[in-house]
Amino acid sequence: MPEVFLVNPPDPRSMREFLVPMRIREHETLPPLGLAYIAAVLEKNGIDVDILDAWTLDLPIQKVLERVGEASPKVVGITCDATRVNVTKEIAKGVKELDKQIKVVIGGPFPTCYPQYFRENIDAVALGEGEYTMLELVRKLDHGFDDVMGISLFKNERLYATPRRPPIENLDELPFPARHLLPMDKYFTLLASKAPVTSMFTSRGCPFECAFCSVPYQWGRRYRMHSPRYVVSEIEHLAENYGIKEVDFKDSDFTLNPDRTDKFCHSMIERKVDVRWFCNSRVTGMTKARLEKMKRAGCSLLLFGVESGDPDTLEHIRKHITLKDAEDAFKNARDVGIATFAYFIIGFPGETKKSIQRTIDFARKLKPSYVAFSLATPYPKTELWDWVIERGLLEEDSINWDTFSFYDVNLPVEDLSATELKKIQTRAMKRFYVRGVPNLLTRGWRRPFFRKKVRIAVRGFLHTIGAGRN
Ligand code: B12
Ligand code: SF4
Repeated sequence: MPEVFLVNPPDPRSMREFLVPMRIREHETLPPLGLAYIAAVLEKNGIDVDILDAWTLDLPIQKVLERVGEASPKVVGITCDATRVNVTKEIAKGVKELDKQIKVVIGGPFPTCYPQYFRENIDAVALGEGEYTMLELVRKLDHGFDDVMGISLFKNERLYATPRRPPIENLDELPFPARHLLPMDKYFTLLASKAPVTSMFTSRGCPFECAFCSVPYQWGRRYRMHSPRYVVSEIEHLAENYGIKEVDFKDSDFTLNPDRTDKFCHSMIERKVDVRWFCNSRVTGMTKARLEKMKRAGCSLLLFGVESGDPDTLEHIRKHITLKDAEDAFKNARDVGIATFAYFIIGFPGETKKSIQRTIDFARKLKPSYVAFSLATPYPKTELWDWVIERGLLEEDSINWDTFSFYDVNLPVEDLSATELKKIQTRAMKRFYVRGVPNLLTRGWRRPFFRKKVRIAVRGFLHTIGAGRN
């Protein structure tokens, strides 16, 4: 019987991707690494723990509760982001109905930024980094945990928070995530060029301040990272134990520290590690020499946050990049043979039809292998959120968090209605999608899960253009 039972909640049924009507997990599902790190630290300290990845296994809430009942743990820990607020609350309620004595602790990006939303059935919200907070909570279970650092809880109807826990200075002290508790054969992403693929998270914190992003609040502004040696050892561990052939680095910016990137690439080449990888990266500093080395070290794809093709918008959202930086990065990556993904966001406050068109034109000019146009979404603890709330553009109490993804219209823009904005997004995506099919096919034909995914995508596409059933 595990003492601690960690849950990655299922996908809210309502949330569907904008381009093809399939749920996110149908084109990408990767390990809940936050829970796996917490489990690893608990195990290292002799605490029995299990993880249920209900998102990947597509389990409904009822099944999750059955599994909690069977496990009969002392603590249930749930991870939560913006779109899974309601599912998290329902699971917490169900757990308390099963047994009031079970403590329910939640954590993750959304509760960290908006703990006041979790008033009932939740004993504590872990703020920010969760490994040591959870460990301390479990150790203090029998004596009361109100003084554990880095938590927030409701007491006598008032929200109360202990001081934030200092960030983990030496990330290498963390054991590898407890992937043995996860369904490792179920993970995939359509962006991988090889299978099996899995994800890693090798740095925390972001020194930037993009107006739409809650990452600096969640992780802090200082960039902390695992050493190149730790990263390469983890990749080798994944290859040996799970036969992993490609790694998706989920860091906000894997290449932010040039010295680490360089040493990591050097080590991958020197140790002849035959595992490919891809990562998020800023467009700045992507010289050909650097990219060539990354390519030799196994880099197959770079995902760049360009955000806008309109210089004024880039300045307003404080992205601190220029269009020239983006053009150079995409050209250099193409020249050395690394595929590219361009992320854009449209519909920021103050944007107009013209500025959005500039973004769409710029996306075309960059000739990326893949592209995504998200809709500006104001997450709590971002400048965008403050802006929107101050102007009364969103009523906090009436937000439908289930649909608070990058694909649902949350904000109107200057000269466009919300519906028009959504139409522009879909049209822009469709054009790229049609153009991108050959790309997807060339990258994907060898992958075992690819045929199944192509079927889903074609069905979805037919539906999108109005030719399908459903
Ligand atoms: C990987 C990722 C995904 C993967 C998820 C894979 C998975 N199983 O985790 C995919 C691609 C599916 C995804 C989808 C989406 N994502 Co996402 N994603 C990320 C990303 C890049 C990394 C997350 C990660 O792996 N972190 C690594 C681990 C170690 O950290 P962690 O999970 O946060 O856990 C730590 C703490 O939060 C805490 N903790 C977490 N859970 C718990 C639970 C307990 C009990 C405790 C004590 C502590 C605790 O302790 C952990 C260890 O320190 C983050 C950005 C980022 N840099 O954080 C965005 C991010 C989390 N995603 C975000 C969003 C908005 C989405 C989408 C809604 C986007 C969309 N398409 O519309 C969807 C939602 C899908 C859904 N859940 O239904 C936002 C969340 C914003 C918010 N404030 O809620 C983020 C922060 C990106 C951003 N810049 O805004 N995402
Ligand atoms: S979008 Fe990227 S660079 Fe900007 S604040 Fe978020 S994590 Fe940092």
